[in-house]
Amino acid sequence: RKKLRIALAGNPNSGKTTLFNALTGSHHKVGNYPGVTVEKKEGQRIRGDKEYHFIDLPGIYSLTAYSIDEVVARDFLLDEKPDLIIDVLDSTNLERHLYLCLQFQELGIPVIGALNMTDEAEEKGIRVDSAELSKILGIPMVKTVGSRGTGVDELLDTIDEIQENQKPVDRCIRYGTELEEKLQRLQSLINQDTEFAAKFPPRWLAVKLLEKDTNAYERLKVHSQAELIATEARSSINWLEKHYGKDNEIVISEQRYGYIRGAVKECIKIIKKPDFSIT
Ligand code: GDP
Ligand code: K
Ligand code: MG
Repeated sequence: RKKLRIALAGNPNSGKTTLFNALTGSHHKVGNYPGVTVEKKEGQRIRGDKEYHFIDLPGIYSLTAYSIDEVVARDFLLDEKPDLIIDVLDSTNLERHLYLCLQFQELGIPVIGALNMTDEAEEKGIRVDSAELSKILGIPMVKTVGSRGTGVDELLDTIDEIQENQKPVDRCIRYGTELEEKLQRLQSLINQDTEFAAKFPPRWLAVKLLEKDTNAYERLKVHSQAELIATEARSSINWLEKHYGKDNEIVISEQRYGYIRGAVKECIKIIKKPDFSIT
């Protein structure tokens, strides 16, 4: 039987554990991640000739690793390399939740967006055009209501489709001409060490180096041209910070938010409830 490892990830309170329970029923076990007191929940689902192994990752806001939860989630995704990530998104708060989604897309692992809390969104008059959002981001989007188990079969179907197609993952946000030029150069340097590039997603690492992420510099150390790349990254940062007149990590995060704002504008409509009050 083919076994797939699927990580459920996303911001805190988006409904990851609820969806995990709906996906796995009672077939799960709870333990800890090695060395830390962060809870690790794993569970199975069997359908047809496939075995789906789900891991409920701790809720995070970013992959920058400021908190122990972020370290655990980042290390799991980078070192354990699941076959797939289900990014559980709160549909009532998509603008905030999509920020992390863009970072997942850079990991080179297929991502499915679960548009959870669809019931609450509808109650609030928030209409999400999931097909359009899926087109813009380049990843499948499935509407779910975790607390009712709605969308669970569609999620499994979507996992199957991705596995059958096996298309390479290449849809990531573009950060604008100047940043892209530096990123491309770093990526091609990283790719020269093929063994390294197979272990660490080059796009993700290039972005993190320009974000001055210390863990990324740490991971770079096993690259055969680590020093050259680190020097190149630092001089790129200097150039970019002069060019933009602000910290590079801020430039990058502003690019992400700009991109999301554009996507949200295209895909979300707020339907105002009729106002029956007498004026
Ligand atoms: P986590 O922090 O991402 O694991 O979120 P939880 O699974 O603990 O869910 C947070 C809260 O949202 C809980 O009270 C859930 O019952 C609730 N919840 C989860 N999914 C849904 C949903 O689709 N609709 C609604 N209305 N509530 C949900
Ligand atoms: K809630
Ligand atoms: Mg949880």
